[in-house]
Amino acid sequence: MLCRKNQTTLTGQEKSRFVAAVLALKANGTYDQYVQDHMNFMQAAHRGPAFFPWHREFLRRFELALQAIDASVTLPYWDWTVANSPTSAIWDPSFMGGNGRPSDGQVTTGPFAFSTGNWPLNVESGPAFGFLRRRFGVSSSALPTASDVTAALAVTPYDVTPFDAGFSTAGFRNRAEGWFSGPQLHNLVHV
Ligand SMILES: [Cu+2]
Repeated sequence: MLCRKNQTTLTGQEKSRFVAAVLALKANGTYDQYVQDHMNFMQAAHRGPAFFPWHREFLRRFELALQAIDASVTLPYWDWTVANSPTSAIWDPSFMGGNGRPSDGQVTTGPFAFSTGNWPLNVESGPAFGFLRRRFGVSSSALPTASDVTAALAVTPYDVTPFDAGFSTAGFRNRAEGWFSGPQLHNLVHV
């Protein structure tokens, strides 16, 4: 049975097959369509109750697209409470590549580096840079912790009125999405 694995448990071959499938979707335009879809639904899919179910369906569709390229591939997951350092293996050149360069944040190592020619950014929500950027530890000094996760998981109910980012202060969804005293959790991982 295919199951989703913690990225730390992937073999070298599993990592390279995952990367190859992602690059194949990028090359045939499918990946950019997912980026466009995510941008088109930015309002409805975030800052409200649909946040988790929308992304669960989105990721499943993306996983099925990967599997149409390579049936052995599943979406790995990143436990950022553990693999939380700039030197964690997830950033190796054989997998995600490393931090961006200081001048402009351009990722220059790994399969998604602009210099490979395989990862031009064709769909961007802000100013168009054209290349993947990362700036570890600049907008925030650390990733969320395991106790942040445990505390969020203890929150009930799922969401509370008015079901938004700014005023829903007591529900699980807004706590986990990270607007509550933010950026926290999901939002903090983004920055
Ligand atoms: Cu999203």
